[in-house]
Amino acid sequence: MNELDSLVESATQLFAQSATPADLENAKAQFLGKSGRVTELMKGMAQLSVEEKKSRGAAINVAKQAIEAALTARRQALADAELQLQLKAEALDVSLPGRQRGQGGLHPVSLTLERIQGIFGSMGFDVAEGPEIESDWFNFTALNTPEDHPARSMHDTFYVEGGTATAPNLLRTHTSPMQIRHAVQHVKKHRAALDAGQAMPEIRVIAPGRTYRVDSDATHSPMFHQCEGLWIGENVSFKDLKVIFTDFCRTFFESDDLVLRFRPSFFPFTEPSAEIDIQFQTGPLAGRWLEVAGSGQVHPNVVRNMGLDPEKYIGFAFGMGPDRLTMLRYGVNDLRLFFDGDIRFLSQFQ
Ligand code: 2NL
Repeated sequence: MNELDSLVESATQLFAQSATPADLENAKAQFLGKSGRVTELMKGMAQLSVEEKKSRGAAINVAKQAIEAALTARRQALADAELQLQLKAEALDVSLPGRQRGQGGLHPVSLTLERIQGIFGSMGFDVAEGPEIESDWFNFTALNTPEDHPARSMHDTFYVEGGTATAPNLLRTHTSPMQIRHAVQHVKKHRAALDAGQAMPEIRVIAPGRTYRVDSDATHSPMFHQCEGLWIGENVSFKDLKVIFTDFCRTFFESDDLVLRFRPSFFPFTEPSAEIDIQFQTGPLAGRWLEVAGSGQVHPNVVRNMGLDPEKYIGFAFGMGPDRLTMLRYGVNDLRLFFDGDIRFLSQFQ
């Protein structure tokens, strides 16, 4: 192999060993650069005769062209490899399944609240709304709860800023204030008819929502839910409460032979008052009396605070705990599970 052939071969080898475009440009400089080996060979022709220059120059040119061809090929190869790498990195497999979005669902207690609203809705009850931060008047005073009642103490009720010493603000301890607000609005709307001695459409409303008390253990949470009901009219009686509530419980628990028991009790806002117990005839809870609600005939003072004459208007009210109803319906034994936010627990209700 002559000197020029081996020069071409060593250039080709060095180009092949260049792994990056920068390496390749350095290798190129060693052969084709200003003081590269091809350039040096050209300079070395100075002393040759014209004839010798002709043949030697042609031979060097052939070698130079071969080196340039090898360089171009290697440049192309490196560019191709780079492109392949990039394509591979950006590869998109359109046949892959899409990313699944977790399917959300309603909280078990929300399911219960919807169920309660559906059942009472079918019996002609409106759904009241109202604030979670209440005035002491709507939460206690209007409900005939005396100034010195223990429920009004800071041990039992969360007080918040914004009220005054004589009219403090608090987190509502039951949903009754929503019903007082609803009743006051209802009476206002029918004031003219009432003043003219005409009949007022009955008040039939339920009040579901969050409530707050200073209490926390396996069966009490500082935030819990309540759903109260109120029916006021001229001829409403305890019999109506029994019919309505029995119907509600049998529908809610999908149990036609469920039995109810009304047990005398006391609440400041009702007189007389009764606890409502239920008894399943079949299933895991059969035979036991389970307390599900408090109830009673609305106290005359409360009727008066709604703007109505207690001699003419009478009604009943009840209050139940949707958290507890949910526990009974699904057989859950710890209330706190509802409020821990553990997806493994909550997803079982979907
Ligand atoms: C309970 C007790 C009860 C009421 C709530 C009520 C509301 C108005 C007027 C009169 Cl606006 N009463 N609510 C009455 C009796 C009992 O709930 O133990 N709930 C879980």
